[in-house]
Amino acid sequence: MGDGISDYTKNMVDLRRHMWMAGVEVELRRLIWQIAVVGKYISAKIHEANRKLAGFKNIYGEDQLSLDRSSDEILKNQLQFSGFVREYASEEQEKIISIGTGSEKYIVTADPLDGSSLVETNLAIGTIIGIHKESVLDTGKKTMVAALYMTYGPLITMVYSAGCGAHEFVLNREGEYVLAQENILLKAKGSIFSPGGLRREWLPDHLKFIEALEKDGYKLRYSGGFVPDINQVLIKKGGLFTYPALQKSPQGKLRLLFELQPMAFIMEQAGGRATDGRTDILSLKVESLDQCSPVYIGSAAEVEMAKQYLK
Ligand code: AFP
Repeated sequence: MGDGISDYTKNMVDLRRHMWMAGVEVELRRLIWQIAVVGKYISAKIHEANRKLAGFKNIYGEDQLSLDRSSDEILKNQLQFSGFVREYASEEQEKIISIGTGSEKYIVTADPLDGSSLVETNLAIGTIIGIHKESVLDTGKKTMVAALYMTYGPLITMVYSAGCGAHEFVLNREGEYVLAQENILLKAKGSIFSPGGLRREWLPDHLKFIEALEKDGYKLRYSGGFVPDINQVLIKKGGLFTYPALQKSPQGKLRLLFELQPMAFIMEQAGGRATDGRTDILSLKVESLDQCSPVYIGSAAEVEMAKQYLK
């Protein structure tokens, strides 16, 4: 017999303990921890927005920033005083911002609130973060050392990788991120697919690829939120997410630096793959903050199959 709460606490692996046990370098684990804390504040903002939908008034009567903007502010402020971040690049900012003294170790990229247009539908949305040691633009080098994302849904979850596997945590009622799954590993082949973009805008090779998945019995799973759609592939241990080149936008819709590379980092750490159809997403050179790329990301069989069709 266990001894109630103390037994529970003893056996619980929270985020900090996990990173420490996994040997994540001290500054990096403190940074990841601080970002995870920001997830709690962002989820509180989302909750506030939902209360407004239910007719509650903003008690202070002040002008409210949009949810994306306020999530960006919260994140930037937290990172500014973290002592670990010298530059901050965000989907909400036009330029990379210097936020430290210049001697800090890390550069952080963020999509502070991806899929914010889904808030009113009560579907899950998320935050995507990349952590780099070197400049993120124009190097053509792999500069990412860690990535994480948080989902704000019925549960608040976070998945991080610091280069040694991908691990999932759930925020519990006590406000702790508790380990849910360690070393998530995708199967070689899944059974779900999540295709973005209008079918009538797809290019012929992409259409043939999707038809082949449909013929093979893959089930459609698309919410319109990149974070929950990727999370579904990861947690179901296989399948594919794609946002392809479209007739009117050959580079697709999703941003390489803020959205695709952090998710590719995590997916590869879980045994999956990510490509633009020819080149690995993590090998693509980022030349501008708003650079987009087509993407095929998920388990190995589907990503390799996509490459064959797009050759
Ligand atoms: P919003 O942030 O404008 O809601 O866009 C969400 C998103 O960037 C990404 O989360 C989705 O995967 C993708 O757009 C969905 O795009 P479609 O609406 O074209 O399917």
